[in-house]
Amino acid sequence: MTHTAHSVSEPSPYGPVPTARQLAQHRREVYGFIHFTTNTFTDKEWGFGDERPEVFNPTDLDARQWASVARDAGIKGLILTCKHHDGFCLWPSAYTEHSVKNSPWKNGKGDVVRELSDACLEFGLEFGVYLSPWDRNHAQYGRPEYITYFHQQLRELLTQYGPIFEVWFDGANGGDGYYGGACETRQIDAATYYGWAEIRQLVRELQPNAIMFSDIGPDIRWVGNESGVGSETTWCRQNVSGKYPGQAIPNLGEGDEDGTDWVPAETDVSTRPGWFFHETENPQVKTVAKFLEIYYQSVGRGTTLLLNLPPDRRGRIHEIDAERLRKFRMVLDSTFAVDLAPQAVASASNTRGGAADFSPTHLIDGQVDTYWAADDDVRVACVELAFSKVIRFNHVVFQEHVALGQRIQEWLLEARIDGSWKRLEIGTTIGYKRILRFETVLADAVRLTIVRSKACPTLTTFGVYLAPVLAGDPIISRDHQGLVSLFAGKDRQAQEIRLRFTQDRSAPTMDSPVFERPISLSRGGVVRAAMFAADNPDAFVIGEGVPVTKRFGLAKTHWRLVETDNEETAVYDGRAVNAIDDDVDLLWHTEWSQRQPGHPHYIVIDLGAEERLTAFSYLPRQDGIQVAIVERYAFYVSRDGKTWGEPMAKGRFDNILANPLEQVVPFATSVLARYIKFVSLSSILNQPYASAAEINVFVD
Ligand code: FUL
Repeated sequence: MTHTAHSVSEPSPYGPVPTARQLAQHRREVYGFIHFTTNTFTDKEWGFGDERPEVFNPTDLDARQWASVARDAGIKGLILTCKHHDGFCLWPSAYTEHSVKNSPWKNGKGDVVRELSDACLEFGLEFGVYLSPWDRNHAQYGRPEYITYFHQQLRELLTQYGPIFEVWFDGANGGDGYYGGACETRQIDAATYYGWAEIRQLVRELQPNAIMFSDIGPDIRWVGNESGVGSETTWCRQNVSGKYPGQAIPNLGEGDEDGTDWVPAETDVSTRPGWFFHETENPQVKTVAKFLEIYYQSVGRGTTLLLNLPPDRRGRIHEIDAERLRKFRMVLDSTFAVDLAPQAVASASNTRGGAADFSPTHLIDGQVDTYWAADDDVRVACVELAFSKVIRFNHVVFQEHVALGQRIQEWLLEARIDGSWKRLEIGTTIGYKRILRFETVLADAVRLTIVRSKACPTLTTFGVYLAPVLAGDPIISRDHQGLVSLFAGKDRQAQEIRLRFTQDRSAPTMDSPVFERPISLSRGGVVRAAMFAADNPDAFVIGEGVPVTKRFGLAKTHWRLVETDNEETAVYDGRAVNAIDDDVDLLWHTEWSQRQPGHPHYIVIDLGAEERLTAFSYLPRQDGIQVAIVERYAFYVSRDGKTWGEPMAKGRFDNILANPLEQVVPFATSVLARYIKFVSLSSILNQPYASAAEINVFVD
């Protein structure tokens, strides 16, 4: 039987498919967040809600600079924290006094939302709004009156600032707050309180093209972490029925393979450890290599990337962040500048109806709307690019024609090297985009075998690239004896680069010492390291001079566990001593038993000698499991291990559920002590358990 092009129809859609607004969102790929509010000036991550509007006083706010930094980083739109959890509004809302109108900035006449939406327009970016449902300032929070207020605010934002591409609804609700002076804890029923159905209707009515984010959509979902990592297997589908924002949903990264709704994942991450600017985090701005890794783990795994650029107290994006982002874009652009695929002949083991409309040439025609597809009954298929000569490449890019649903479940990538096929990689989903990077290969053909597919497979893109080889970041690590070693990032020949370092907090330069042997750092301190090209003047090191910084506390060589109230030893190794063993993978974890009494839990440690302590830190578990992470804590010290007195520090680790970073807590004054006691007062999600990967103390 012969087919003519018009006799062969498109594959029927498989499962849920994206709306036009969702397709547009997939194509944005990278867009940005601007976290800015009173927190920037109070040095917090979550304001309590009692911050006076007077503290909001940027000296040189320049939204055009934010937009220009974003544009140069290849960011397509910016979402502003118009109101974060503290309730302070960056626009002069008619419904509250808690806003820029009572701040000294522009004598109360300013409007950050206006300035940024205008700047976005000028710089060709789209504009979006973050409006926190949780409001720790509002007196009526928790009652129906607040919902009226919340809807009024949303209406202001959606009607007064032009087109909005995304409305971002956060799921956090920590309970306590200022609440108009009540200073209490208010619990809400996250499933019903906000009236999500009505909110969604309002957004659809006022901004029909806007994407709505929440943990579970409706248009885009959270990826489940704030460290910039999409799941290796990423389905754009999710069963959303019965779920609500703020709930602990275990498979947000992966999604539901057979989910009823098209709700792709969005990977949100900050240029810095926190979401808001903190001067002390300047040395910890992510490196170029880290941004690239994030890009490959988010966009490269079929999610969008929402990258946060927090302005500083001037109201400008700090030079360090701006420079790193510019380099990140430079490397990405040079990586994807030349697609080698169009030089090849494309073929497929099966082409839908034999029709030109679905021919494998569409894989390499540079168009996203044309695609290769197989016959309806095909589930296993192979697409191949054959080159007339041997080429060098180290990246490939695939895209499914997701307009008809996500189909591919498993694939195998091979290259023909010296006449025989060698496996490069295997994997699962492709979705909107899948980018693979590997060691440079020399081959004259490359093929993708689709091993399993839920329906006949489709692909719009098969791209092949040779990217400049990139070094990973230098690694700084210290052993239990207090000896610090530096390691070159992977992909680098040791003879090509030198690792230089400093211990005085300055950034390493060409004149800094070269790392040759372990450095003894038993009293702690700050080590900064960067790669530099070795003496060969032709060597090109991407990320040269970009420092990686690590702060160490006192070495724990002579520490001793004195006591704990509770530790798991039966089900797994949760011994308290694991909190001081310098091994991040081993945890102190209290018992799983139902009989476990709950908080407070504690551990007491003997430092082995008296020290003048300035701060402590709590490193929560780093394995991504949201169990037993301490939220409220108290920290005590003692000279004799018997008398403890008032806590040196007591409080809450803000946002630790979503972003489990090392929490460094400085003391108001330094203190002499030999014994320390870390006490957990509560854990995330009201769990009775406590855990710690490591406890540290600092003397510098
Ligand atoms: C979280 C919030 O609690 C953080 O403060 C931040 O805004 C982040 C993007 O979302 O859930």
